[in-house]
Amino acid sequence: MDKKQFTDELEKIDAVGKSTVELYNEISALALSYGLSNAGKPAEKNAYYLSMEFLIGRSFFNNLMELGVLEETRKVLANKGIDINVFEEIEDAALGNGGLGRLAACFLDSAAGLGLPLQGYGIRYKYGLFKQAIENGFQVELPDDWQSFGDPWSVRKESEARSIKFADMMVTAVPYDMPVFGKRVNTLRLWQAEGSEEARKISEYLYPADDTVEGKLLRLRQEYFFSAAAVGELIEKHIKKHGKRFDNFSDFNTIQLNDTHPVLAIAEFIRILTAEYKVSFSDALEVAKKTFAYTNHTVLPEALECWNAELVKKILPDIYSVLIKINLRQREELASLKCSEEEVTAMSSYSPYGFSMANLAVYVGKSVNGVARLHTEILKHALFKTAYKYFPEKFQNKTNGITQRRWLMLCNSELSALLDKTIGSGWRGDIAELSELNARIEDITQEFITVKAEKKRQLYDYIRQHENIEIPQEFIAYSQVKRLHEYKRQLMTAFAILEIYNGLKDGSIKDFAPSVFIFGAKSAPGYKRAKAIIKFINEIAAKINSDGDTNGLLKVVFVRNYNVSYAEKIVAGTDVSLQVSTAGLEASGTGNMKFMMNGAVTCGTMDGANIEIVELAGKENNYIFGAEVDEIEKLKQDGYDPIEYLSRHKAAVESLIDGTFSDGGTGCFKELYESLTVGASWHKPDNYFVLYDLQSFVETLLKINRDYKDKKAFAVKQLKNTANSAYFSSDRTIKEYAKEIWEI
Ligand code: 26Q
Repeated sequence: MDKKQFTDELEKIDAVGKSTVELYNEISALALSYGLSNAGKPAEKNAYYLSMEFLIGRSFFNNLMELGVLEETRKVLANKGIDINVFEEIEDAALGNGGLGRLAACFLDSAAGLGLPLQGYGIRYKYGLFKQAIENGFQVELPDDWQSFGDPWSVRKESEARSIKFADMMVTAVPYDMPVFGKRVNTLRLWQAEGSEEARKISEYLYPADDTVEGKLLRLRQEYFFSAAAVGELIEKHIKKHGKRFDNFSDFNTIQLNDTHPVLAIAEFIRILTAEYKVSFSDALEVAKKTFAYTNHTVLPEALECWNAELVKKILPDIYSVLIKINLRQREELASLKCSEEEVTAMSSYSPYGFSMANLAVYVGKSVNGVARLHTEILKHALFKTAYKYFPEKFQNKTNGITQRRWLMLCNSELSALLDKTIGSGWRGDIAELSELNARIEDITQEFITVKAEKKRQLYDYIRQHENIEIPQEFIAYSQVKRLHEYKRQLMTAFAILEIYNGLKDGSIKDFAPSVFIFGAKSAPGYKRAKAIIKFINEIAAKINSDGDTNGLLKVVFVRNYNVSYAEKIVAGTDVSLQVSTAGLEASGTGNMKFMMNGAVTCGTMDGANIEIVELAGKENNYIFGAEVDEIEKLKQDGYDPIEYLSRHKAAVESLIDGTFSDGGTGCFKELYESLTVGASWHKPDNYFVLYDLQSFVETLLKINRDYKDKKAFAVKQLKNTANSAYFSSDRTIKEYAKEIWEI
């Protein structure tokens, strides 16, 4: 099918009497067959991206754009009296929690865009990440039945179903293929669990935690389920093409493990080769060592998966045996390298705590990478320091990126048009050309100010419709949107807002340029303190927004059900991107890059990719504050006592317990307060140094506010960020993976 035929077919679609959902399905199906009809031939060597999460967001607009028919479709529909934006009411699969899942989606987009053969493997959850409602200020979780709109972008491949064996049941894994369009058509293959009621549970829910450990057995089943389906299929395909020899497997296949979640794939791979094809254990291990590579996305100890050995033995006895064998071999190898007892313990894939998926991945992986420069340094010198001592050649950095197709071209057509006008449209094909903007910034500040104002108008309009909060046009937008987690320190922002509010009330803050703080965040359902922070922010918002003394100057919005589509609006309409994690804890961040590309300044700590962002866009064009990693380390060593800092911020912090706000009688505010003053669970008091960094944060927010008054100078800073954001395109990241790890 060519473009003309596509448009002809599109014109023939009779829209009369059809619902939006029906039309959406019909047009998508047509576009799908158009896209698939132009799929090229399979590549010799493929890279496979195994991930528990793919946070795709809306496919409709993105796919039409990638297929080069978005504008035609818009026109044809307009002629039929339909505004293409009605399809914004269709929700897409949110098969991921946050950064790691969205990164997977950006990577697939970039690989297809660059014409590189990267295929995704994951789980087709029936319910994606919960929908968030806010009731009385509290988060309430509702199921996300995304398939209720239909799933026109997937093709079920019944004939390629596979059986996955657990000790207590057999499960059928049925693949659904989603095409990824670009210079080539790649595939995201998602497995759906079928069979008994127990079996089907495996692909029912996305595990909505990004830290706490619960529902262990089901999660173990999920991880094995999709990993086994993927490697089983790859081995079978290899045999079909090359016969039963495996020494050349890695010449045709390379498998990237997205965090520890798919690491059981290594054990399954060795199990199949040894048990089913009688390859020796040593040979199978050697092939695995050339095939798998591991990406780490977090240094938080509670998120590093460690499987209880008894649990594995019970439901996956063969995998248990393989894991034990791998560990024995690892210990032999380490002994021959003369590692000390302590060093062996540090690196061992099996210990009294269970099977460490991270240590297994580091041992077998041909490469281990972090996702920003600082993060990789932390892997080398802290988390995996022993492994780094013995196997330094394995360690690599791959600073994350984001796809400019969704995060600039699609979500900000206005800025994209200004770029076209200023530097030509070459940047659309080669993002590196964006740097040409550096020479033209002074010429276009006024136009940029107009674009930003328009994007802000659109955002505030949307917020008015969805949150019922009115924000005047001229308000500066400070945004913090990301998963709710203590280390990301949304609580610190809440305190900072209170300090500003108090300063406005008592007159100590003068000439404040009107500002809105926009939050968007979901908390893991079982993460009590994170949920308390959401309630706290909502209490603050209610109070501040209804205070006639100050609400011409300061507003707070907590947007409901923050998701990819909301993000597209927020990143384009924001002036100041808040990236304030405790130094050393945010592996990279990718929201920071989206904001940067859309011309927001970063107000952040020296953490994750913020460091590289300000290095490229200039420290003078961004706002860095707070303790750096070394200082945090020193505080931890010398003993940090938050009480001294507490007294400086008494009013804000004690509002948690002095009756200023209500926690609905749950006691959750008191628990938050105590987490700062006496510590909570295994945490020390103020484990994330909220009070330590609060003062400099408030000062920085106020400095930004003053600087903003010079509109032109501020626009220059913002444009400097856009102009230097090409490095944070996932096209660049994917090229690095392709060259330095995958060799495709
Ligand atoms: C682990 C054990 C048990 C249950 C769940 C988990 C679990 C689930 C999800 C652990 C981690 C995650 C997700 C982590 C994540 O999203 N990390 C983010 O990855 C981004 C992409 O690299 C980075 O930019 C972020 O800095 C990082 O937080």
